[in-house]
Amino acid sequence: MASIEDWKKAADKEVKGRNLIRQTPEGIAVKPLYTAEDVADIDPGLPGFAPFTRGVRASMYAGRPWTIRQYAGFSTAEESNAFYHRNLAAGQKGLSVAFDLATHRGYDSDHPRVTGDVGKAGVAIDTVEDMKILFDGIPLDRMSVSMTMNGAVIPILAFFIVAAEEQGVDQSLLDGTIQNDILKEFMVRNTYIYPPESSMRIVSDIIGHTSAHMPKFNSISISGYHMQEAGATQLQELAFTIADGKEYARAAMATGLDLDKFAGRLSFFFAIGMNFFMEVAKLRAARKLWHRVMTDLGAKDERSKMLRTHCQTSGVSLTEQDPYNNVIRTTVEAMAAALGGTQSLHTNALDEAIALPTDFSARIARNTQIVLQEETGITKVVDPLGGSYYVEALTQELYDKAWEIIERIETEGGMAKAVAAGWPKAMIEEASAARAARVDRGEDVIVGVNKYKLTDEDAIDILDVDNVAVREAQIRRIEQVKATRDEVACQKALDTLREGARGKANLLALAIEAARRRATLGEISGAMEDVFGRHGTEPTPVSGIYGGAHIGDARWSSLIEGIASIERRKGRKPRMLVAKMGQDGHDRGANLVSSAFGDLGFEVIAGPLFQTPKEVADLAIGADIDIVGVSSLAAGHRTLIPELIAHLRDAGRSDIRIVAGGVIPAQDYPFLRDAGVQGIFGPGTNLLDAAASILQLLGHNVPPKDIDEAAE
Ligand code: MLC
Ligand code: 5AD
Repeated sequence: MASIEDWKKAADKEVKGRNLIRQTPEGIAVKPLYTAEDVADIDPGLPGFAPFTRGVRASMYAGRPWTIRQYAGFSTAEESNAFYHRNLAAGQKGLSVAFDLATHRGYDSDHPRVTGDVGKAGVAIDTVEDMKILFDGIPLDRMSVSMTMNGAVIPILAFFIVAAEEQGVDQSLLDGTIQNDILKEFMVRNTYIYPPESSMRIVSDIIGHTSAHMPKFNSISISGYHMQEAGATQLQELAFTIADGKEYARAAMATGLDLDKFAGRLSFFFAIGMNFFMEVAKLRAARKLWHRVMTDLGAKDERSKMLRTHCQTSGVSLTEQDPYNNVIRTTVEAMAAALGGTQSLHTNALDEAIALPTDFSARIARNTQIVLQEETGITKVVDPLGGSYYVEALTQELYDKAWEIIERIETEGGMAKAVAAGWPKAMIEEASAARAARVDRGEDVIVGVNKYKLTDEDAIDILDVDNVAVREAQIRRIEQVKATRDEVACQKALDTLREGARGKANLLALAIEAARRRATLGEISGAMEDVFGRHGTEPTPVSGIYGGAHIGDARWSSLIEGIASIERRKGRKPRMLVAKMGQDGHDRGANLVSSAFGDLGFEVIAGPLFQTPKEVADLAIGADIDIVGVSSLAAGHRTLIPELIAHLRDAGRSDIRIVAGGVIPAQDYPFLRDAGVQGIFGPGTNLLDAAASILQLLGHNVPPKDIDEAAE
């Protein structure tokens, strides 16, 4: 029998002594071989039994496959409802509603701050009437429905309950999930409305109401997904998510709730990216960690300690370039989710990097799961990777490392305090900048982006939502609802809610009454805002990570020299405003640009989130900005950027240059150029290429490399 030593010698000889150990961003040294020695002390137990490492059900998919639950929503309730019906007829099993950003942030569609957002990134919902249309013909006592809502969680859940009630379905029969995870909003997703403390109260109020009246409903979906999307390593995603869960459980207990009464309906949500085995191990480690956390908190019922999760394949891993590659990526990621033991799964569509799914791309995405479930046989064996030396060792290593982070959070007083202190967010942004540097330097390969690039890209058909038409339709319906409701009763319900916000009443219970009285989403949110206020934050870009990875490179040096030459000419550094307009809170791209351009020597103003075009114009003029970089990830660009340009023109400052970056389909480039945009940087743009084009716009030529391409 050969020994490990024999293997080492043989492998060394084959690779002539090259080091095959790979350091991952999680700080794990992955070896080229794992053996029984690595798992000698590990016993993963059995599926369906504590600590559930191998799965929460004894029979897992052999008994029932995971739920195919595609996240969707766009335009009006009518259009989204029709889309749901088509998807369910074609094999989807559960629903998952995506709301537009106006709804997320508690604004009715007629609010002046949301002109670019209505119906764009999801469906517009203003009143119970919209919610009834959204679920028309869908029996809510039989269909499980997830709703991704955090900011305006009170009115949305109230509308859902009342829509069901008017369908003849009592709330006790409702099966589904509300995301209701505000901590990660403050960290990465940014669709908060109120300050943290009031927001945490809302989370607990929802847990309180659902645990008393909606026994089948998952009160929260504790989400790591958005952390990974924002650039977190899988370890950060894992540790922060479990720590968030612990914080919510504790917050609910602090209101007097019995842990075992509500813990069985806490659910989770993770991203599944391209690091296949790490993702499988992450889900296994998550279950084991949660079991420990809940045991420590005093849970008695084993069901309270069971981590049930939804997964979504990673959006950020998908590319605009050569987009059919995305089908391959999503398949691999879906496999990892299934082999990790997810309960429910969304697979992204191939056009993810530039638009919402079309019927075609949604079909391929859905069928990715159907093929895995019905053609491959992977559902027939429970936890088929259990016992793999590598997977078991990696599970344990992630578990140990995550536990260390969770302990640190604990000694600092819990996740709410850590989030307020800002270090988890900073850690994620550092990981994001490091990843961007690796990609831009070609160290992490992305096929079609930094290797094996196509010379010609064919445009694909994409979904375009006419937000102007949707907004008009929504405004008509709001007017109709307001004209036919009992105004006195409605205002009385809103007053009671406002009073409840000042005191300790359960806000969801009060909002249900307001929803019955046809109060709008904006009015219900507004009543609470009157008491809690609206929360805002200023971005604080990290520094030194992206630049640090490039120090000494010729190209980096020539860019720095370019900036210095502009500084000599102007008497000050080039000044850039990174702007976010509308309700689009996706700030990964903006943070990266602020961080990398700051490292290069630009004077960067990282503008606040949620600005109107006028506010951005005023800020740019007041700060004597040379160039505004608009980051747009939620499809508001066609409305908001021309407005910004018009404001600058009206103020006589057409000299301020405008570039745009983010999720902007090639189809929109001519429109934006005609409007006056001087550079467009789509997903996957190398930041050094972007910087070179911007220097060129500011009158300095850097030795070209892909400059034209970056600007295309
Ligand atoms: C399951 N069941 C079994 C079984 N497997 N019974 C017997 N044998 C088996 N092998 C039972 C379960 O116990 C349960 O019943 C029922 O079948 C349903 O199974 P489930 O496993 O609970 O699945 P599901 O209902 O789909 O719930 C999954 C979940 C839930 C718990 C993770 O929270 C969920 O659906 N989450 C989805 C979240 C989501 O879609 N989010 C989108 C985010 S998009 P019982 O009676 O025990 O319940 C986003 C993007 C963005 O956030 O930023 O906008
Ligand atoms: N429809 C479908 N998928 C959506 N996503 C976001 N909004 C929608 C929508 N309206 C998906 C994308 C994105 C992730 C956060 O959720 O994959 O990356």
